[in-house]
Amino acid sequence: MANLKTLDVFFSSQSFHEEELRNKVVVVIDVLRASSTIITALMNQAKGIIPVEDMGEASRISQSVGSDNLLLCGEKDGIKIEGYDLGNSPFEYNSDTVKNKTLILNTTNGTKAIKKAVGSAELYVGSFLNLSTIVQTLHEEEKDIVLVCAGWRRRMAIEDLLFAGNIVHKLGNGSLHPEARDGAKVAFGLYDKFRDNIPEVIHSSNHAVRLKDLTDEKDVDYCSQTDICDILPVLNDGIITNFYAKKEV
Ligand code: 3SL
Repeated sequence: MANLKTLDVFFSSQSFHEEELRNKVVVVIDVLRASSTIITALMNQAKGIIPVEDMGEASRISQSVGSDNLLLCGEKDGIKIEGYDLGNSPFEYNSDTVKNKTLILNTTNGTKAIKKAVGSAELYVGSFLNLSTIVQTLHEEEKDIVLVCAGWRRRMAIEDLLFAGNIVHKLGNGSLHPEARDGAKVAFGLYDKFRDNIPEVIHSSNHAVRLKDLTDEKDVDYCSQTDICDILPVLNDGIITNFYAKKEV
């Protein structure tokens, strides 16, 4: 059983105040698709990802950094923003495109949730793609842990809560951890109900149905995979990098 102090799950990025994350270890979750895209970009050796709140912040940073190795990325309501280099499909973040590049990422819910959590003690980004790496990292923590689901426009998104529940389940070795708070209990119960059908639940989620009108199903198929990599995205000084990336000497 993990050594954590308390374990909670927040259902959307509007469901908490920044102060509630102080000194806590946070995992931001946006299974469809921002977390999965961030993990994929790092898997394909992007140098780092700068999450931003909106288009204004994205253009301010791109002007001040002004480098050839910078890509402007993101979506609004699922659609690539006009003038940006990339949208938010993980398939756009292949190594030919992102290797050694710094990405500015602006998404409807995911990057806003990350920005809201910057005051936490540690901030990781998780999705089913890196489940075991996240669980292993949290197992070592002795602080309060909060799993922040990005959700969709103030609402809960079932795919995010299901992933949070999967983490809660693993941190308690299959039982509810004694320090689980109400949000963690709800996420645990959801995961327990659907654990044999994760891809089906994700495919029938409101967000997946919305995405199917905008893209084909391959993004949802991709984001429904479990443990395809051991990337640990961590935010430091406003930039997300892979904790396990080999340091250049
Ligand atoms: O809201 C977000 O951050 C996105 O991941 C949404 S979408 O999957 O690109 O529609």
